[in-house]
Amino acid sequence: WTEMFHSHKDTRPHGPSSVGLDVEFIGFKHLYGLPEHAHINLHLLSTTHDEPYRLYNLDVFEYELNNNMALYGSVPYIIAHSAKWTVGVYWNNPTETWVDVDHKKDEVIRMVMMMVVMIVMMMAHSHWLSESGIIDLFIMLGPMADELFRQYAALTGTTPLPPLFAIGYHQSRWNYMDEKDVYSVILGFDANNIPLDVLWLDIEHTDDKRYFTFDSNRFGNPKKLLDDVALTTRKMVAAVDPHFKKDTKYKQYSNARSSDLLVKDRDGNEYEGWCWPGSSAWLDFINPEARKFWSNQFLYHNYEGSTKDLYTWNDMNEPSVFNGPEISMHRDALHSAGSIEHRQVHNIYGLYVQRSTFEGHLLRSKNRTRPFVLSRSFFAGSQRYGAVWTGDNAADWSHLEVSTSMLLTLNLVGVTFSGADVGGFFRNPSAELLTRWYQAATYQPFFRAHAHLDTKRREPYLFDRYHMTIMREAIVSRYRLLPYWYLLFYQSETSGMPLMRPLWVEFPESEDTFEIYNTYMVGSSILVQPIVKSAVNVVSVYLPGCHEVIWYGDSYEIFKGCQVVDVPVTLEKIPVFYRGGSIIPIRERIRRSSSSSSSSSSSSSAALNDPYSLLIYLDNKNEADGYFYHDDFSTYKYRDGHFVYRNFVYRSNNTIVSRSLNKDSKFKSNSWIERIYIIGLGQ
Ligand code: NBV
Repeated sequence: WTEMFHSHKDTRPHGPSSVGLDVEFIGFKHLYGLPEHAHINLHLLSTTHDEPYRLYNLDVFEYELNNNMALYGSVPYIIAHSAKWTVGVYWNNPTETWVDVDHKKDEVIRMVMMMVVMIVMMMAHSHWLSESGIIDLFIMLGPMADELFRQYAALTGTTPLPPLFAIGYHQSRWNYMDEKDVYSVILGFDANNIPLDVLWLDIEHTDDKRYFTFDSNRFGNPKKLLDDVALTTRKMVAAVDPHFKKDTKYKQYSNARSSDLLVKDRDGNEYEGWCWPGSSAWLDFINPEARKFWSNQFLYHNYEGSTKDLYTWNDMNEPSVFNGPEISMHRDALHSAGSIEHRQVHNIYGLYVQRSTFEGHLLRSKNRTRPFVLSRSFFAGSQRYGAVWTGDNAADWSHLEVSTSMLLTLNLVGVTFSGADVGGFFRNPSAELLTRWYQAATYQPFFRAHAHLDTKRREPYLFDRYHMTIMREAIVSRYRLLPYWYLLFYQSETSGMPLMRPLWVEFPESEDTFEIYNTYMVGSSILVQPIVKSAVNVVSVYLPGCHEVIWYGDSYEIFKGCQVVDVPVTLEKIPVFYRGGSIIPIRERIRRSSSSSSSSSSSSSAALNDPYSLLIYLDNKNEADGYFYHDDFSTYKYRDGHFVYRNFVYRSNNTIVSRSLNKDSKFKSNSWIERIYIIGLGQ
C-alpha cells in the first residue's frame, strides 16, 4: 500500500482507509465555519468548481487568500443559519479532512419540489471525508444562535477568563535581539505615552534554538530583565517550540529521549527531521507521559532564567518539519509506543502542545494564576488553553481585510481569543496601512503587533508624529474599552458566546446581514467596520436592526437601524457605532499598562482600584441595559466568588437600577463607578 508523495514515502501499513458522510442542511442557504482558511467572505462558498475545504494543519509559506488550501489549524465544524434557525454539525475527527459545500443542488431540489408540491425549499449540502478514524458526529440543534454556542461550548469547552494583561496590547517582532533592545523598546513606549502590556521574545532569544534556555551573550541575565520589565508593570512572552535540538548535552532532549517520550519513525527509531535547531526530534504530545514531562519543563528549576512574569508562545506545532512531506510530519510516524500513527492524530497534535504548556504554567504557579499561552496550530477545543493567531500574514491591504473574516470564523467556532499579526508578518507596511491595522485590531480579541526578522523596525513611536499619535490613540481606545472586553471574556467563559460577532448573531432574522463580512459586532453593543483600503474618504456602513434599533456615532449623532449610511472617513478614525439600549463599562485613567501601579510615567495609583465609568446609550424608549464585571485580574479566585458582577438598568423615568448578580461576592475592592454618561437623553 506504499504511496509516494514527491520524495516522501508513506508506507500505509494498515492499507488505505477513509470515512465519509453527507449532511444536508434543509431550509438553509448560509453555512459558516471550517477554519482555518484565508477567505475574505464569511459564509462558505460552494466548492463545486473548486477544491474542497481542506483541514490538515500545515505551516504554509506566504499563504494565498480566497483559497481552500489547508492552513495552521482546523475545526471541523459547520454552522448553518437562517432567519428562523441556527444549527451546527461537528465532525469529531483529527485526521486529514476534506469538506465539499454545495449550494447548487438546492436549485435542482427546489425545482423538483416546486413541481411536485409547490414548496420552495432551500438546502445546503456538505460532504465530509476524512483519511482515517471513525464517524463521530455531533449535531447542535440551536435553534437560536446563543443556544447553539452554549451547546457547542458544552461539548468542546470555552476560553477561561484570561489575565487582564493578556487582552491589553502586545509588542512583538522576530526578534528583540538582546536585553538592551528590550529596555529601549519599553523606554520608547513610555517616553511616548503608549500603553503596552507585553513584550515578546521570538526564537532568537534561545541558546541556538534550545527552547527553555536563553542565549548567554544576548540575554545574559534573563531574571533581572524579567524583573526590570515587571517593575514597569509589563510581562514578557517567549517562544517555546515543540521540537528538540538533537544534542545529548541539552537536558530537555536527553531526558525526553531517555524516558522514551519522543515520536518514532515507521521503523520504531527516533523520528528525526530538520527544523530551526538543525537536526531535531519531536516530543510525543499524544502520550500523556510526554505531556506531563513537557509541563514539568516550565518549573523554575527546569526553565532556568524564567520567572512568574514570563509566559509562553507555542509556534511550529502543526508540527512543522522542514524536510517532511508538506513541511510536516510523516503520516506513518508513530506515537504512544507505536500504537498510534501520526495520520490518526495529526490535526490535534498542536492542541496538545498548547494544552501541556498551559498545564505547565498552572503547575508553576500551583494553580494560582491564570496562564497565557499563544498557539499557531489549533483544533476544536484549543480555546480552553489560550489564544491563537492567524500565522504568517503579509503587510498588504488584502491581509488586513481578510483578518476580519478569519477572526469572525474562529469566534463562531469557539476559538474566541484570536488575533492576526498587526502590520502583517512579511514585508513592510506603509504608515497608512499600519495605522489602519492598529485601528482594526483594537477591536479584535488578541491584539499583538509582530513582524518578520527581515522587516524594518515598526514600533509605533518610530513613525512621524501624525501617524504615531493616531496609532497611540487606537491603542488608548483599546485600554478605555478593557473593562468591556474583560466583561465579554467573563461572559464567554460561561456562555460560549463569541466576542467578535457577525452581524447575524445579533440580528438573526435580518437576512441582509447574512453575507456581510466587513462589519461586525464586539459583544452586543459595539459595531465596527475597519478601513481596509488606502486613501478612503467615505465608506458605506450597513446599520442593522429593522425594529426600531438606533445607533450612535462617535460624536453622539443618532442613526436609525436598517439602513446603509455613508460615513465620511479621515485617517484618524474608523467607523464605530454604539447600539442604543447598551450600557458599556470603560476606564478613563489610561496608564502605561493594564496593571500599572507605580507613580512614574503616566500612572499614579493602582489600576486594580482605578474607577470605572459607564456609557449609557439610550434606546428609542429611553431605556438601556448592561453588565459590569470586576475581579483581581490575575488569579482563579473569581471561581470562588471573589468577583463583582452587576446588571445595570436605565429606566425611562430616568432612574438607574443596579443589582448584583453575585449576591455572596467575597471580593473587596476600593474601585468605584466614578462617572456615568447618559447619551441620547431627549432624542
Ligand atoms: O519564530 C520565527 C517565526 C515567527 O516569528 C512567526 O510568528 C511564526 O509564524 N516562525 C513562524 C518561524 C519562521 C517563519 C518564516
